[in-house]
Amino acid sequence: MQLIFMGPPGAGKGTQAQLLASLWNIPHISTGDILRASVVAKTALGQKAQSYMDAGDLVPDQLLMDLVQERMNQPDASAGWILDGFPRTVPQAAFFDQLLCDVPGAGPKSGKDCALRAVNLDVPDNVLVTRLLSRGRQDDNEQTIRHRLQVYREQTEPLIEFYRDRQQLVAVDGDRSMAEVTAELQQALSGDQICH
Ligand code: B4P
Repeated sequence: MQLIFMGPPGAGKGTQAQLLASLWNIPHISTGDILRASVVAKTALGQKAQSYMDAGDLVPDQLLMDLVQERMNQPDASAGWILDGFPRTVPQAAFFDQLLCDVPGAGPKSGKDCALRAVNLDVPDNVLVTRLLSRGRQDDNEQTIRHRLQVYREQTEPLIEFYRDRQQLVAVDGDRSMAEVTAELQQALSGDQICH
């Protein structure tokens, strides 16, 4: 199973990705979690990323590409994964395409039976703002949330068409209870083969 989870900030990417990865026993790879851990550990990556995250901006593509390349080369990534929060820009998506071809075992085999799926969780802005304000993470104040939504519309939303064109998009209404969203995702993805 090779899944990308997309959607605006607060759509429930992290919530659903964590749940399904544990159900299917595959790694949940969240670029947001990795970046936050790097900030806490004060690594070189964390020091470079912090100001972007605090401002609600995307961290520069090259830092994310290096991070994802390193993670995809780890042995547990060969049996499938859920990638949560990456790609978030068209250059990241193009890079990831190439990476999947280059990393032995990580890429989708050719053929429609065993392919990458890009899940988009759609949720209206007013619901997103309410959810994020009640989560209360460091970057969850109203001004930063509004900026993150704008950045999402400009830089990440075009990926919906990118994956729709490739017939890899799975669109799900995320404005329902967590259990309902999980159930729909399980149903929508149940026909997919496990990639090895
Ligand atoms: P992320 O960590 O990816 O965070 P997010 O988009 O804010 O959250 P997510 O959609 O996962 O929401 P969650 O499930 O937690 O990114 C943080 C920052 O890292 C970015 O702003 C950026 O700076 C940087 N970054 C990460 N990846 C990057 C990349 N590829 N390129 C550049 N920069 C990158 O849910 C939110 C809340 O809603 C939770 O409290 C949850 O309990 C609640 N919730 C979830 N589903 C719900 C439901 N169905 N009903 C009610 N509440 C629900």
